Amino acid sequence: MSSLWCSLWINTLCLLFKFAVSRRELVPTPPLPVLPLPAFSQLKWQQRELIMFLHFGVNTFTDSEWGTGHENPAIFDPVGLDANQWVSAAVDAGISLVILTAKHHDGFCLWPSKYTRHSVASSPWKNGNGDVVQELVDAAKARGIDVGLYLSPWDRHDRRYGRDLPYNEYYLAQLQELLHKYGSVREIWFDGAKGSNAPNMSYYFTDWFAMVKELQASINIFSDAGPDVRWVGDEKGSAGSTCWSTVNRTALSIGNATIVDYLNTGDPKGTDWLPPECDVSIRAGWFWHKSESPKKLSELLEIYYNSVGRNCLLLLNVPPNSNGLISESDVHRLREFRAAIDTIFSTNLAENCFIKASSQRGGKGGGFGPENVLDGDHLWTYWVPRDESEEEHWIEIRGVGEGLTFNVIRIQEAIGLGQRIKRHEIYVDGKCVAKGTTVGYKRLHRLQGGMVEGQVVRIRIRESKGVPLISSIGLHLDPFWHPKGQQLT
Ligand code: FUL
Repeated sequence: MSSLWCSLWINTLCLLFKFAVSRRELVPTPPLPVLPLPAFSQLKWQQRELIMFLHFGVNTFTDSEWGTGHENPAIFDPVGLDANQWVSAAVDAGISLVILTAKHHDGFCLWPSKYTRHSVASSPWKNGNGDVVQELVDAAKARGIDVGLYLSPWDRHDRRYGRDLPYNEYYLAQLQELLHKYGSVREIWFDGAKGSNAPNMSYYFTDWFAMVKELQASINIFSDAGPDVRWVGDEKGSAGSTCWSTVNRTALSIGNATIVDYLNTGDPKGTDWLPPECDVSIRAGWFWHKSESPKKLSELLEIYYNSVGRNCLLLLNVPPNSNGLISESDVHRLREFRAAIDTIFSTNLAENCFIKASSQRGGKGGGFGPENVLDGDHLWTYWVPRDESEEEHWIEIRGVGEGLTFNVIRIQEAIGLGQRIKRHEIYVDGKCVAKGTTVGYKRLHRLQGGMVEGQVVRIRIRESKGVPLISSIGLHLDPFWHPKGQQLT
């Protein structure tokens, strides 16, 4: 009898379970992507936002920017070198990747390369037993951040330079050394710069890039033409106010000064995902010079808005000095910079507001509602309007109670499904306060008119490739921004 009851119970439970499963709500699917799309390593790269360049080498000791190649290794003696101090400065500034000039144009190698004597091995530093690359790698590992390397193609020291085959073999051999010996390298920088009277030389980029990818699966290759990250076209840390992550790679070549505008803005019709990196120095020069001091905080913030705020990564150079340390003034400015970014962006005034949109895919509860732009996920949850809608797409934030006072608007697209927005406008209580073209991973509008106050902020997407997908919106207060002498009360 009891076993009969038991099996009856089991059957009933099974039926109830099947019923529950069959009734489980299915959610609408995400829309199709708009190609091209970023690769996984490019997405990871983009989320870093701020990374650090370390220009260090013989120039640090000769007060120059481009070494001649004839420097005596005896001048390289950074007695106080402490890569942990470099990495601490980076970590304190919220930086997760540091890129070192393993070899600059002067050809002097910061690691003991087997293929040249022109390296730390011939210097008095640590009696020729030092290895700056290794010290940086160890310090970065200890603090859990990543390393990238710069290996200058233009080499003013090596006699092979100017002879295609031997020099390309030399360069490839050094790439293999660097990418074999030092663990994971996340970015490699191929600089297109070359003096006007340097010998003619063809670089075997195809071989170099293939070798890099073979040795390091998750690396991003930077150059004027990618293949993973492109130069932004200037060294001021400023992207175009229109900035597409897409370009046609066939239109690009390395070391070609005529394509800088194209690099700066990208191409809405581009078939390759090749986002730009903005390289700029915290000081006037790339290398440390006693006479120089770091840029003002306001200049760094301007650079931040023009790079990170325009869909780019900011590669900020902070050069170690001849003692082998990042100067205290630079460390201090970096800290101020990070503190300012946190002050501005850690509070989002849009949180706790009402949020409404022109339409939403799959209707309410479909998973694509406008509330997704406030959930803290900047990639994979997003607002999707209905795509059959003929109407213009907009999303609106309504302040509760006292209204909203802010001077920065942040918009982010769900770039995992492609960069889409071509033109957008922002209205506060019906008045246009900002207009722009592209958005991409992150677009920051620091309001030229200064602080605005209002109840309703509406972002209108005027033009896009397919439906716009917005992953995050922020309304922020930047206390450092005083356009036309405006003061915060
Ligand atoms: C340029 C080089 O010539 C500079 O010295 C510096 O390394 C900068 C990042 O790239 O092309």
